[in-house]
Amino acid sequence: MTERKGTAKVDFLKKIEKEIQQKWKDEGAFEVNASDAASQKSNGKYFATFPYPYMNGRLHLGHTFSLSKCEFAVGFQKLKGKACLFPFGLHCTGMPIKACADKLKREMELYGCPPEFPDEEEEEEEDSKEEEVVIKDKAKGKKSKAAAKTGSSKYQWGIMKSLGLSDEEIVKFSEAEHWLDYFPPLAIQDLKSMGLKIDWRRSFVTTDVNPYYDSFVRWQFLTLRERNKIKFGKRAYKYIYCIFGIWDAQGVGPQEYTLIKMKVVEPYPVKLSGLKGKNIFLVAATLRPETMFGQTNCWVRPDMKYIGFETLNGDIFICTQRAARNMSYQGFTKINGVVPVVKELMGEDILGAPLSAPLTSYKVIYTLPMLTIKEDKGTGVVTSVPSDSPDDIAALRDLKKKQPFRAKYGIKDDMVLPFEPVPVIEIPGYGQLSAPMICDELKIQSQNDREKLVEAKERLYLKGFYEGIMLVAEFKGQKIQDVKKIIQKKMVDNVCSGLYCFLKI
Ligand code: A2H
Repeated sequence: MTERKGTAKVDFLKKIEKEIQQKWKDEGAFEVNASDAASQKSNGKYFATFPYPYMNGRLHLGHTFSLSKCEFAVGFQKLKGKACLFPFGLHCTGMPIKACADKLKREMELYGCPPEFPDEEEEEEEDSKEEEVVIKDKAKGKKSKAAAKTGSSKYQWGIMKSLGLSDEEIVKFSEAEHWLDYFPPLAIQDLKSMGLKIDWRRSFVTTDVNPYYDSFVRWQFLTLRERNKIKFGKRAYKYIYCIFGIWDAQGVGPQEYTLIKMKVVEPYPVKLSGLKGKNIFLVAATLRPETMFGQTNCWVRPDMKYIGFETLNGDIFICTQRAARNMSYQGFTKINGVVPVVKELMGEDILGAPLSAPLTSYKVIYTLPMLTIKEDKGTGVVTSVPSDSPDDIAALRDLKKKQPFRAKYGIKDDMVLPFEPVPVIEIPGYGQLSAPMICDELKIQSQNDREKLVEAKERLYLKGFYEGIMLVAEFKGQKIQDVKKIIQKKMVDNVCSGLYCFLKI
């Protein structure tokens, strides 16, 4: 161990730094007026500006680095005798603060206060996907910028905790206004201690808590609209405003799913018999449209609520209420934000329903029970591809192996037993039926082996995307990464699927 050296020199420098900063403050050394620039004493004028930092956290080293450039320039020009103006604003407008506040509120609703979050394994699952997205998008800069502010937690509560806040304090951040009271003074304090040559009389925060700035922004927008330079309308689907929050918060983003339409065919389940004559679809959200050649069945959760709602062209979609509400904001229904509910159901009401699904070689597949379906993911309806999805093969094996399980939900043998995984993709090292193979390798016993299933999915997912080769149709021999989008487009064009964005929280 080396002895810590004495800090007398540093302490001395810090002392004079504080004294000088106090002197600057007392003398108003950086307060500059228009008359100063015009005066005889001035050797011209100089203006520095820094894009106002967003107040959803403390300033970090990145800000310091960028700011140092303004700071040195102003200092240099001042030495040359110029009247230098460096004003400083703090940005609070917009969606991220509101989204973070809403996210916190939602976490407290879901997990209590202080919240108890689900186990680590899910965190890990999500994290590994985030890594993957980064690899795919090459959005390295984005991730590191977000990480600088958010730390590693995916929960807003955890992010606030990493800022050193107590539980009582964190609760207050579920109101967006609190962010405006909390962070700006800390930013000013930090900037002052850095000794920046700022005219603090000219500082302000944005949003309507500042009526002057707010009216200035309003004036800009109204003027642009008057001159026909801007219009009000929906944004492209990727940039959705989601009813559960707003997507561009850190750690919150839209997930694009392919919506697979599985048509209910005769004989209809009793609960749907009133809808005869209508086209009824169970709609499943998938991340893997290229695997649809291997669908063997559809999953619903018996104890979960579903609804049937009428879409734009009169067809009926069955999914969770939450998903329907989201779709109603994405042009799926006649009136934006309104879900015309025609049926309320439990998953068990549609078990055994025969379906016609796109691309698969099985003419009819059946609606079967999966107990691990999450209510707040996708549409609550999952299409089953046991060749490539560990969850699907584990659940299908459960049903095949356990007659009492089938009996409990009134599932007939011929809805399950004849359905075997179909080879769709070859993954080097995992063969043509990667999911069954990895489940055997990890000795996965049932759909409840959650830890092992997470591992299985992780192992297959990236490898499948980068090294998987298609085995079917005109795509035979081609790489997954080259055909994924093409297959998705083909299905969307044939109207047997749609694109659906869903907010991941
Ligand atoms: B995937 P993300 Cl071949 N509950 O589709 C549980 N799982 C759900 C769900 C819900 N409410 N909604 C969708 N899913 C599944 C195909 C597939 C999928 C294959 C391989 C892997 C795979 C066929 N099933 O997903 O967490 C759906 O299953 C591996 C994660 O929202 C959907 O894609 O990103 C995926 O999870 C969406 O997971």
